[in-house]
Amino acid sequence: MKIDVLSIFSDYLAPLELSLPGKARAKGLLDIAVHDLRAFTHDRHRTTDDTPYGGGAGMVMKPEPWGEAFAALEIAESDTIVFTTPSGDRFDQRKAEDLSARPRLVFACGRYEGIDQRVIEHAREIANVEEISLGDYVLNGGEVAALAIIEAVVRLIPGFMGNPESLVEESHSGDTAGLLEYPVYTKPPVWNGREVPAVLRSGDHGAIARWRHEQARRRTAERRPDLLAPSALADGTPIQRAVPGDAGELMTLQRACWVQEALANPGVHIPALHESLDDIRAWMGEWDTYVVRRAGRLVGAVRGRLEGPDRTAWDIGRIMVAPDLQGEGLGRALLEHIQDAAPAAATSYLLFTGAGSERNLRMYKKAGFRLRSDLATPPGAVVLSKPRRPNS
Ligand code: JD8
Repeated sequence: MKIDVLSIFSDYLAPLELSLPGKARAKGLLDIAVHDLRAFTHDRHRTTDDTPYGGGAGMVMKPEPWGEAFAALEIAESDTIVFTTPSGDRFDQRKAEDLSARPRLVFACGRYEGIDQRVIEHAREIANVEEISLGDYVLNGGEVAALAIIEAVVRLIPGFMGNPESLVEESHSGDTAGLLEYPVYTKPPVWNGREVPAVLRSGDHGAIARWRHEQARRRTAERRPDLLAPSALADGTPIQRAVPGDAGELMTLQRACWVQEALANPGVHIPALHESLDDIRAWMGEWDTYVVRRAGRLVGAVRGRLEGPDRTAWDIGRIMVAPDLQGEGLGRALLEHIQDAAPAAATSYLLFTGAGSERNLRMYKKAGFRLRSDLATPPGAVVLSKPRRPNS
């Protein structure tokens, strides 16, 4: 891959000599060059900025030096010019993977109030153009963003990472795509009275993999629920991770839904009807719980968690749909979503319902669940299961 960087502060890019890009160069995988934009000016002051048309504070970068720089760099149509700008597309791992497959990247790092807009329009005529922002905060120029993007891209160049395996297990990519890192430990086994989790020293690689996945999923649920199984109903209504503040409304919806179950299953003990607010808050901490709101009203919910001796059965429960909204497919959508949200460790789905709950049983069987008379069930209830399709 060839990377060029244009900036009036080329020393800002000195870190490219070090660490990753440095090694990639040594391996001949990367040809990287930093160019001082002032080299493409002709006046005594090597001017690259001027006052903004229409007035206002600050200065704007002049178009001419950029035009000459692009010409001098002999940019081809297959090349990509990357403008780092606060008004660009949010940078993420998917974009890093996309850029890492490109033959040549030319980073245009602006300063002042930005670059004359005609430069971007001109660039779109001579090459592919990406306008990328590092994040929703304001920097003084594009160099820092270019550095971060180059590091994220260069390490994905095939043949670069000493052990490509390490790319597989990373946040935001590979098979734990979308999950944050699990906690990591090294020697000593005890430090400051703190022990390394025993499972990591057990040698049981299956258990270690499950523990790490569970840790990654829990951390993601706590810190970045937005990364977890974002999905929506057909009408675009989002299905979101429940938050502690949902507990009260969940209690109300649960009572309403399980009154129906009680009517459909006379004489059957229904735990959901006896749970207190604290009980509900407690299980929200143990189950991945999703809710649907319409016009601010909590109208649907579902939960899931891993169970079974080897924690590979994804136990689905508390599928709730506001009684006045039943029959519109919301239950089916929640059932579909909770299956998609199951972690990689899950190899089957499990759920219970009242033996007399005809409508529920019809929906579950239609979704591929089968009655399991071989499994233990609470009195008056039936259990159904469904194998998980590989890679689903
Ligand atoms: C390029 C000039 C400064 C920005 C007036 C402050 C990226 N995530 C990001 N935040 N900020 C930038 C960025 C800022 C830049 C330039 C990128 C060129 N500035 C300007 C507009 C408000 N000053 C960025 N990527």
